[in-house]
Amino acid sequence: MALAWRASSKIWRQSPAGGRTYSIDRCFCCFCFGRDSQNVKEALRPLLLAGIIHSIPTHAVKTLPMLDREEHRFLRQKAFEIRKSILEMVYKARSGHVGGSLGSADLVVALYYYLMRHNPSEPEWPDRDRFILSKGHCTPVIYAVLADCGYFPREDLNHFRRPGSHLQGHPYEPGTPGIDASTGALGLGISTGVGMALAAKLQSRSHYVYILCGDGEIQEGQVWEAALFGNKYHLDNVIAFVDRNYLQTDGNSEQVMPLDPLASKWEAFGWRTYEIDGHNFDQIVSTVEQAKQLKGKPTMIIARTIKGKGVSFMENEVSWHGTPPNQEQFERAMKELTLAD
Ligand SMILES: Cc1ncc(C[n+]2csc(CCOP(=O)(O)OP(=O)(O)O)c2C)c(N)n1
Ligand SMILES: [Mg+2]
Repeated sequence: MALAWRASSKIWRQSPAGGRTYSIDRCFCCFCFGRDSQNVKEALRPLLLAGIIHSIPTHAVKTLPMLDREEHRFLRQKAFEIRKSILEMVYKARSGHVGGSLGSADLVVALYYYLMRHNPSEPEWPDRDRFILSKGHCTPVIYAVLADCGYFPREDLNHFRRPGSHLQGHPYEPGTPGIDASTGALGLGISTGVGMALAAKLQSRSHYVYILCGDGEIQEGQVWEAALFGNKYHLDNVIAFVDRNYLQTDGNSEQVMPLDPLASKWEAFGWRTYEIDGHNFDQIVSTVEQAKQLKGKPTMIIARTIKGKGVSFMENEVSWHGTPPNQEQFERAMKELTLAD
């Protein structure tokens, strides 16, 4: 079993750099050779309960080719524009969190331009999907997307973090069209999110609650209380992400407060768990679509990302967590940002 486990876990693991991804939809352990991954988990559960094994493999990702060429091009173009807006906002404000915003841009773009049910002309539509930026310091990414979608004028982005502006450093729920929850105190968003998901169930509504957490954020104890709650109430209308960039304010997350093996922790708390490349639109979309099919549990998608993605001197560099670029750096960053093929 130990040998088989090592072999199968190798298939599931992704590189910390975020570059290489292993994704399969079959299990090749000696118990379940070639069987569907959901059946694998059911087959392994009695062994887990009996203490013979200590964890169940992360639910394998099906990389279904769900996006066609045009959809790919569209999402890449949007992500490019959003990254440019992020840099402009933080540069003009001379303040803001650029690294985690650039890093999570592909996730937020995939949600707002492909996956979520929402209507910018009716921000309070009761049946809209909710999005909660639990890593609330990364407002540049959500403000850029909301403005581009038409929730408020793009011109407002020029007033980011200015006194009197509705675009404050952290999301403010009654103040900004399209913002579904005030966040900024790490841990708060996911707790609010599971509560909103339970409310949706009690009201027999069919919308989803999407939540974006940071990996440093989930060191907060409050996050694990929310995890217990999501499991207790079988909140299959929650689809959450951890932006797994391995960085937080003070350095590498595994040095500050180790989280790995992270997928096993969420599995142990009763969440269906996936690991994906958070810059790969096919994986983001197909994983969310797959999560929607499976009932009875909340979903946590551990999305491997590169903090500062798109600007070489910001990538994987902790000093760009919350530092604005100066003029020379801004110009270099804008020049460097390219629309990837
Ligand atoms: C309760 C709380 N403690 C501390 C902070 C200050 N803080 C803001 S961002 C941050 C680090 C977050 O790291 P991570 O969640 O990994 O975000 P990302 O890497 O995606 O930027 C900290 C400690 C906070 N906002 N809330
Ligand atoms: Mg982080």
